[in-house]
Amino acid sequence: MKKTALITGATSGIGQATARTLAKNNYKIILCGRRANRLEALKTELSEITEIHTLEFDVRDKKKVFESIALLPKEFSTIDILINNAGNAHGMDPIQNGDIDDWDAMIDINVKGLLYVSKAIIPQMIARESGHIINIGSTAAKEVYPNGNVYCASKHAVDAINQGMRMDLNPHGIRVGAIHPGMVATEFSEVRFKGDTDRAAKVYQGFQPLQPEDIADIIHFVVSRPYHVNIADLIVMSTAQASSTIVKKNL
Ligand code: NDP
Ligand code: 8X3
Repeated sequence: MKKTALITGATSGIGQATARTLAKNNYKIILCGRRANRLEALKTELSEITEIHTLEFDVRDKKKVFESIALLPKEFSTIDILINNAGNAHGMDPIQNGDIDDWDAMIDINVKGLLYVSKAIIPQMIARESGHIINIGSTAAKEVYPNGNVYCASKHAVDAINQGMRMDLNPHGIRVGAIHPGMVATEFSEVRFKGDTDRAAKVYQGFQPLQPEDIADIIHFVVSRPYHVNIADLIVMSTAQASSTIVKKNL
């Protein structure tokens, strides 16, 4: 039987590429995000090959997250795979210059939003004694870099939540694992630098960064392992990257 995957942050980057890859591999998909036009466009594209449903919500909106998931139509209401991907960095400043609104956004979206979506879905997985949760962390979940302060903190929290979820859901037969990418060429830096596309483009200049499709392939590999195999924690960087601060660039 076809499995159903719910992907947060499916309107761009890693989430969008994952939706395309899973659709091609015969999964039913629930696409989530705030930008309704992008959700609709992706639904139109992928409906040619599989069943697609869209949920438009901001992961910070607790009430809407719970209502949307509770009101899923019957054919999408059994969620086999949850991909907690929605998130972004907002700003890149030394802590003393950090913008409080940026801090709120990162903690509220990357940490609390991930928790709300998970809380809305975990009970049905427990009831069925099955399910697979993939949390998208980052190399920033494993190390801190200058001016990365609160973004790194939010991703370290994702790392801790991933480990805690795996322990707490272990008695219920639910697989939990995280994927921690290094630099991936998506809209991530445009969001971080608030629409400054020149500054964003410079982040990926002089080397071959990961592409969102690279992470999508890995997610597909992870979810298609036999049930007894749980990929618990996976770090992936481009060959040019050795750490958050060491990237071999030819500029
Ligand atoms: P993008 O900016 O391309 O995509 C981010 C996605 O998150 C969008 O679909 C966006 O949808 C969604 N999103 C952001 N804020 C919210 C919100 N408040 N409510 C609901 N959805 C939201 O970036 P990436 O694809 O790169 O990022 C995806 C994940 O990967 C993030 O968790 C990021 O931290 C992580 N990551 C990225 C890396 C990179 O270098 N790119 C490396 C390591 C990890 P919409 O705006 O429509 O709501
Ligand atoms: C995104 C990768 O290096 O910008 O999580 O923190 S990085």
